[in-house]
Amino acid sequence: MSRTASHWGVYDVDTEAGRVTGVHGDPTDPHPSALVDGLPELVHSPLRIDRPHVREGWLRRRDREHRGAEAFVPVDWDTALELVADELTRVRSEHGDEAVYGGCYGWASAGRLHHAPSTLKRFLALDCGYVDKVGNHSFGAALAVLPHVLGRADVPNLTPTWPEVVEHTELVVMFGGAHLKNSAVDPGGALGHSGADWFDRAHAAGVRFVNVSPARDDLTAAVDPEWIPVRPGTDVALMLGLAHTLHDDGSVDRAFLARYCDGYETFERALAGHDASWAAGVTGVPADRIRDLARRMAAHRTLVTTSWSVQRAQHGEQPPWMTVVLAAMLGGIGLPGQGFGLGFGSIRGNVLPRTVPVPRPTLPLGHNPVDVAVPVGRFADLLLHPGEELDYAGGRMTLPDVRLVYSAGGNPFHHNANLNRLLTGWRRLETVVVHEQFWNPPARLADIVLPATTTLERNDVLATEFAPEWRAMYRVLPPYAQARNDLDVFAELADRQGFGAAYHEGRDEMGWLRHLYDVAADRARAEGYAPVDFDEFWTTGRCDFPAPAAPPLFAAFRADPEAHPLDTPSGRIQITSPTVAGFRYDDQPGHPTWSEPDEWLGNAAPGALHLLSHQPAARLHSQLDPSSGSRATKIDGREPLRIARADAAARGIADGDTVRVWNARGAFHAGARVTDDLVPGVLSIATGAWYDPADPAVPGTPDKHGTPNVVTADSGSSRLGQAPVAQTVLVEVEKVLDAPAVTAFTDVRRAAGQGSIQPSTGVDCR
Ligand SMILES: Nc1nc2c(c(=O)[nH]1)N[C@H]1C(S)=C(S)[C@@H](COP(=O)(O)OP(=O)(O)OC[C@H]3O[C@@H](n4cnc5c(=O)[nH]c(N)nc54)[C@H](O)[C@@H]3O)O[C@H]1N2
Ligand SMILES: Nc1nc2c(c(=O)[nH]1)N[C@H]1C(S)=C(S)[C@@H](COP(=O)(O)OP(=O)(O)OC[C@H]3O[C@@H](n4cnc5c(=O)[nH]c(N)nc54)[C@H](O)[C@@H]3O)O[C@H]1N2
Ligand SMILES: [Mo]
Repeated sequence: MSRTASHWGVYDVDTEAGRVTGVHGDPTDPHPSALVDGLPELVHSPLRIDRPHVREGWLRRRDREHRGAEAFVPVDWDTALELVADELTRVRSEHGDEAVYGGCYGWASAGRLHHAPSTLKRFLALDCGYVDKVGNHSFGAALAVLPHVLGRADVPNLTPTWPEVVEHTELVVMFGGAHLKNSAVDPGGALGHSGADWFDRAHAAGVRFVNVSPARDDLTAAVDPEWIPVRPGTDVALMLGLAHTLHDDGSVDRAFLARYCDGYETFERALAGHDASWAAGVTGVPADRIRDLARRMAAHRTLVTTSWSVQRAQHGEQPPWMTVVLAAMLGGIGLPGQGFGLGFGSIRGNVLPRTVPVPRPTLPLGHNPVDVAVPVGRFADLLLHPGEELDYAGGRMTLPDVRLVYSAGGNPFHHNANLNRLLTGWRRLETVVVHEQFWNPPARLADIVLPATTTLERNDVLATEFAPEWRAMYRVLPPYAQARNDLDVFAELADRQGFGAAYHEGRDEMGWLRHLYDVAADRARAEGYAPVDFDEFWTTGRCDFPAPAAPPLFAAFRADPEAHPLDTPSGRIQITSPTVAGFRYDDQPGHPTWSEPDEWLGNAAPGALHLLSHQPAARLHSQLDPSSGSRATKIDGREPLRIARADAAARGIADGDTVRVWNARGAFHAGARVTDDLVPGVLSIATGAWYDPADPAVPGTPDKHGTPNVVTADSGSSRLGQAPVAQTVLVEVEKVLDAPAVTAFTDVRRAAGQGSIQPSTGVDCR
């Protein structure tokens, strides 16, 4: 009963007298992630929030302008909950239910019951509703366009699996690669880490890999990949150049297009002029190399993959759409290991042998009476421009007037772009309530902070959409200080608001686990499975389902497109979409095309560079940033920024130097890491260093720690998707000698952000 789980893996925890003494990855995991050490290490950290706190200025005079720069006053739970309940009631009665934002975005923690955003939404729904979010940061642009192209939006399923690739594929062309570190995590819990083994198997089977990316190491050296360095934001131009070559060579699979696709003729006309030479000028890839690649793709059983990062950009709808079109021209869609993959390797689970999904235990969210959801990519606009209209997905919405943000399980100062603009909008808010485990940026920038437990302090059940097994997650520690489960906090708030019974339905933690399990088990039984009962599950710690392999993607459609049409206007793949064309968006025509982004190397001022921000290897987004594993990767406590050797030399920057990165939106400091693995003109930094502005009460002061989102834009991918565009950003960089010290891990409880608790060798909390 010492086993628990996280997004980064299942693991056992040794404890003695209420303290963690050791951590071991699940023995059935071939390569447990080093991240499993992180949370147990931090669970007793002085950065934990020990009791409810209220920001002094808010408490005394409802100040909105000094968030992040003031002391917090510790209060007891009763006082804190009364303040929250009163604020909700006040804001709703003065400004209406559309003044409450509960569309909290965030990965939170593994576990189907204590999923913080779900516990929050269930509460706010019963409390007369909330403004929600729509779309996501991961693959928001793909989510918006693919229903028009493929008639489905289950993006994580839109890739072939590893066994198909090993057995059937000859050539994998990967736009954005498939960095191994990304397969360390799964939303809900990584059940074993086999990514490296699959790459080895594919290599041993003779599969050839091409990494089309600004970064050489986006594909593991273990497969001896060919690297095609490309300018960021130009993948679609390269794909058009490949398509044009296929067309010129007469190697387009016309039979496939005729039988399975709609609207190729329109696209073909638009292809004119977009030949390999044109593509070379845009992408920086020589024309001969483009033609040669196209010919190899036509001659082999080819899989074309595009990572989610490539669509996290302005016009981000285009890369996934053009990936589908290129694969259609090659004719392999519906065959095992051919066609396209969107996000192959962007997370762990979606490339493993795919099985038929089993119903999962799920906390019901209830009905949200407020029917307003704002695209995640436009969060600052929501705060700054109430009443303004926003085009989205063919419709038009009016932004509501939000006065109160309630957030649990996400870090708005991690996931949002253009943080100085967000900070400006944040100051319009009357009240910010946050449940957090640590004194991290979202806690520090809140008014009322309620301390949440971690997975180690509660019982739960792991169930992901990728693996047909449920695992018990056992509580291994008592709650830290006065921390409480999000679910229990909302149950008590619901009591105060007069709908307690509707929220908790008379169940405690184990009652809920049993209930959610039983409901899911009954649904599974109705589908012919035979799950063990809850008591056996809780004793053995697992429930395994037989795993009938799902057929290859689009296999049924390929076998008989009339009997298994796609959910599109033509029932076939829309190379051109009459629906999208009908929206008449100037930033999103009715077929894939390359549009020049506002910021790219092709229009950069002299000295400007393109900044890419990728998922971190040593943490999950901002989670675990204070752990010794994450700190060990830093340079003088700052996030490493990779810079190509020539760019560093031109600026007198040496490896290990402190640098300042800036543009018109903001500035951050980082540690320089000089590399030969990047295209010149490109900088690359991981996301997730805790946002550490010099003065959080003054939007625009530099971040000291290396947070890329102070310089990224939040303009929306297009009017179709309004998705995040984190990869579309130009910056300048210079060496600095006098950067301010990092204070991200300062203990705010001690002196309002003054004294530092940062020990020289990381926090040893075991
Ligand atoms: N520049 C740039 N920005 C990006 C991206 C990028 O590529 N570049 N990627 C984007 C993507 S794909 C994503 S998914 C987002 C991720 O952004 P987020 O999901 O917001 O990032 P996390 O750091 O995982 O935030 C989870 C928060 O929940 C808290 N938490 C964990 N468990 C619990 C719990 O049980 N209860 C409570 N109350 N709190 C809990 C953690 O302490 C943490 O603060 O970032 C996006 N932002
Ligand atoms: N260890 C770890 N793994 C994670 C996460 C984590 O926090 N930690 N987060 C998870 C989450 S929430 C998500 S959504 C996925 C995201 O998965 P992805 O979006 O696929 O991953 P990223 O690391 O953001 O980007 C991968 C690479 O894309 C390249 N790239 C960026 N822009 C371009 C471009 O214009 N063209 C080309 N060709 N390449 C480009 C960059 O060099 C970068 O290294 O990762 C998941 N995996
Ligand atoms: Mo994501």
